[in-house]
Amino acid sequence: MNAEAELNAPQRQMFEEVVEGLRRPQKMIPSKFFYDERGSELFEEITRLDEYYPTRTETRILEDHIEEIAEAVGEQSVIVELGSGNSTKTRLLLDHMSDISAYVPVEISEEYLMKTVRSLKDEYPDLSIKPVCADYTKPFRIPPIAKTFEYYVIFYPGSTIGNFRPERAQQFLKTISRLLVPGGGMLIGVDLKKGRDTLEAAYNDAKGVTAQFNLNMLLRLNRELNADFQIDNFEHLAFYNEEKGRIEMHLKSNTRQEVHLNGEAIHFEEGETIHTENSYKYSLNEFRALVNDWFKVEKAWTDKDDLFSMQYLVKR
Ligand code: AVJ
Repeated sequence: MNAEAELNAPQRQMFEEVVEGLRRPQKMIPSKFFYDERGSELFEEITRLDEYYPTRTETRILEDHIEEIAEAVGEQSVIVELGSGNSTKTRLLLDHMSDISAYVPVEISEEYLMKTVRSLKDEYPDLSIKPVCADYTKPFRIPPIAKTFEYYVIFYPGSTIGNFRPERAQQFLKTISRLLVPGGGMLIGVDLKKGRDTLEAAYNDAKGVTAQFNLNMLLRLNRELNADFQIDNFEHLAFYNEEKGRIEMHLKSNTRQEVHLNGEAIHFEEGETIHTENSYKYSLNEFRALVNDWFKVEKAWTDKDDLFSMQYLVKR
């Protein structure tokens, strides 16, 4: 079924973005399209893999330094979480802060957002929760908070900032800093530079879950954009690009072929790739320089092997 079909408005939007990316000399698909229902499930599975150190290490850093972290965040603050994804980390923070003025989860998926709110309401009956359904990479508003508070603290765990190119990360930090008054803060998880073997293993797990996660993007395009990708004709590829300081994920065409998306033909040479994700890694110094125009790094906590960092930034 590669004749044209009617796409609805969000599908149309996605179609335009995907086809534009596939027409570039280096084909690409934005990594935000990984996260359909199956993609989100597979990512959850990734976070539990032996090789995937970031999630486990970040949680461990939070646990090991929770008193100091809670103190840096400060009571009577409003915690604004970007992408209310992994509530394990949120709970850790909330459990150690008894006088938070409000918790504001910002999440693009309404369904996911409401699920988070429902479960947190039961567990934290005294906490004021003010959900915002929005794409946090675009400007958004924080709803009025009834209780008095000192300042907003942005909570951005998971090293999701690594998905942005450095210039885009800086733009994003600038947008976020506009929400804050001087003295307001940001608690952010940042993956660190380390040996190639550890990095590459984290994105090439033995069970092949990351490969499934990457290939799932094509299944999604088949289903939602009336495409005809033959999954067996593509392979998962992930490697550390040392010069750029990032893990790159690609889908490699293992044959010369033509694929159609709602009737649009896209040609692949054998060995040609679709770039699907960047995951930048920073040294503590590089990250300090990255944020320096808008934020001062007040404190950075790391694990004993210096795999990952949790950083408290204060708006200048
Ligand atoms: C969610 C962007 C932090 O870059 O490590 C995991 C996504 N991709 N395995 C990362 C991901 C492949 C993850 N982030």
